[in-house]
Amino acid sequence: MTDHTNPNGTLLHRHPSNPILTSRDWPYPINSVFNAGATLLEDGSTLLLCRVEDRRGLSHLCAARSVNGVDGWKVDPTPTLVPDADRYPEELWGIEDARIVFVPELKQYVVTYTSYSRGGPGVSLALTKDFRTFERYGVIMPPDDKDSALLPRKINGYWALIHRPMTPLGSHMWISYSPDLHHWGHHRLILEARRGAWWDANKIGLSPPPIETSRGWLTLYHGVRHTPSGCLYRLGVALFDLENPEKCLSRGDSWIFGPEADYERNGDVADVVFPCGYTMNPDGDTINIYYGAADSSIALARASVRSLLEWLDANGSSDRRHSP
Ligand code: BMA
Repeated sequence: MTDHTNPNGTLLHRHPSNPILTSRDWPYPINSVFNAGATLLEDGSTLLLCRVEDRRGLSHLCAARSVNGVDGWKVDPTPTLVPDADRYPEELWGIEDARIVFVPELKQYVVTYTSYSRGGPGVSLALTKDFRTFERYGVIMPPDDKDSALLPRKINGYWALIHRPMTPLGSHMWISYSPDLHHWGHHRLILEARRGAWWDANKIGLSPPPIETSRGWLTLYHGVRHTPSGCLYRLGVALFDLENPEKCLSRGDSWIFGPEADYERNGDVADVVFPCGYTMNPDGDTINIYYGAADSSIALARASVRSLLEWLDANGSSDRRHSP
C-alpha cells in the first residue's frame, strides 16, 4: 500500500552542525548566503558555489572549499563570479542558484545559473576548470526560465539540459538538447507541477543536478505550495530513464523533505529548503545534499541513493509525469 504518511526527515538526515555556512563566515560584508551548487574537486575536497546576496539585494556567486565538506570552509576573499552587466545585460540584477556538473568529455565543470534582469530570470551557462576563471556562454534559455542543470554526458549524441520555463499555465520541468551547448532545441516537457491542493501544485523545478544510478536519473525536485502566509518549498523525488531522460519511470506522491528546523522555518524567506547541489561519498551510495535554508544559510542533509530508490519502488507511480 502507498505510504502517504512518510514522516519528513526519514530519507534525508540533517547534519548536527547545521547550518554549516552563514553570512558570519563571509570575509566581506554581505546580507545572506544560501542555495549553493556543489561538487567534489580532484583532490576529494568539496567546493560550494554559494549564492551570496549583497546589501543592495543583488546576488553573485562565491566559492567555499572544505576538505571534509562539513567544516573548515575557506571562502574566497572576494566574489568569485560577479554579474557583468556590460557584457551580459541579462545579469543586470544579479546571478543566482548555480548548479555544477563535471563533464568528463570536456574535462571541465559546467555551471548553469540564473541570470536576472529586466526581462526576468533566465538560464546562463559557464565553463570552468578551477572555479577561478570562467568561460561564459551567456544566456542559453531566455526568461522566464531557471532551475537548470546539464546532464554530465551526451544523450544520443546531444547535450541535454533540464530547466524550468514559466508559463501562465504553470511552471513545469522541461528538457532541451544541443550539439554545442550554445544552440538549443528539441524541447520536451518531462515533469508537470500538479494542481489543486497537492504539495507540488503549480510550480516545480529541478533541485540538484540529476544523480546517475543504474536504475535511472534520480532527480530531486522542489515543489512550491502557495499558502495565505507565503510559499512552502519542499522536496520530492522522481526517476527518469537513463538513455531517454524524457521518460519519467517513477514519481513519488509525498514530499520527502520540508522545512522543519528553526533555520529552515525562519529567515529572510521563511519555510524554504532549496538544494542546488550534492556530492557523492566514496561508498557510492551516500549523498551530501547542500541546501539553502530560508534564503539565509547553507545546510547539509545526507541520504542514501539506495534508500531513495527503495522508497520510490514502494511509493512512486509510473503514470505521474502529468498532473493528476
Ligand atoms: C525561488 C528562487 C530561489 C529562492 C526561493 C525562495 O523562486 O528564487 O532562489 O530560494 O524562490 O525565495
